[in-house]
Amino acid sequence: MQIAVVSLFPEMVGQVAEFGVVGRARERKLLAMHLENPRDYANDVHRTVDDRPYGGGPGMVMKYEPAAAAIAAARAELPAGCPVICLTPQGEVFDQAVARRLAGLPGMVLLAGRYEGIDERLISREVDEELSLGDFVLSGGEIAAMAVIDAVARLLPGVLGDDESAQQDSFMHGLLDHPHYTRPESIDGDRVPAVLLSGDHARIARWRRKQALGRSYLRRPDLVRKLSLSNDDRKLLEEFLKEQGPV
Ligand code: 9D3
Repeated sequence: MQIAVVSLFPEMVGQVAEFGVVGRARERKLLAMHLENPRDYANDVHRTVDDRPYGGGPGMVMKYEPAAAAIAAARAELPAGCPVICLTPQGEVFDQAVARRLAGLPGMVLLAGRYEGIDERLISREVDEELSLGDFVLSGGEIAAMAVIDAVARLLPGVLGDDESAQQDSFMHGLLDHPHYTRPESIDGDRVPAVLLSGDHARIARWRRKQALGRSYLRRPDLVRKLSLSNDDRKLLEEFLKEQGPV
């Protein structure tokens, strides 16, 4: 997959492809990154990329021409027909289903805004889709673009090993994860649950499922409501809540 990013801080976005899983994907040519800076397409002496909002008000607006030229350069690096996706608080909320859809594309242009906003004509003329990370305020689209790149790169064929891929398939089947433990067995008397030391893999799987159901029910009831729990799951959740006592 080829990802082009249009940003006033391209060095920031480039960092996501320098480390870890995404770094490995790039090294192995499963992912290529292209960075375009609107400032490189600003033709005035000050290389202006922002201006004051028509109608007045605080803050500045990202100008049309330099960003449009940067998008044109970004498109030219990618296969024809790749969408331009703008990271903006006004977008559809990004989730794993969106990540899966994007992972099926040959490429995409990610547009990260700065300032109070982007000239609306850039969005109407050049942008195919708008994505948000959720209801909190970032200083710009770069961190959101990095989150999208990370989530999408993990889904590209061959990026994760077989074990990790299988895990990813089972995870995000709508529940939060169960608790994890590693050595030592005891931290100031705070012991690893005995079942995990039992070697009884069926019991361990049941315990983990119960924990995942219980934690999801308590912390993210919205996730549990979206699922239709099997009778076994309903029983496990009941057990969890009984063992837990009043919350
Ligand atoms: C209400 C006035 N502004 C807040 C001080 C609005 C505003 C403008 C620009 C809020 C954030 C931004 C910059 N944010 C993004 O570019 C962004 C973002 C975000 O802030 N939250 C969640 N997802 C995203 S994706 C891009």
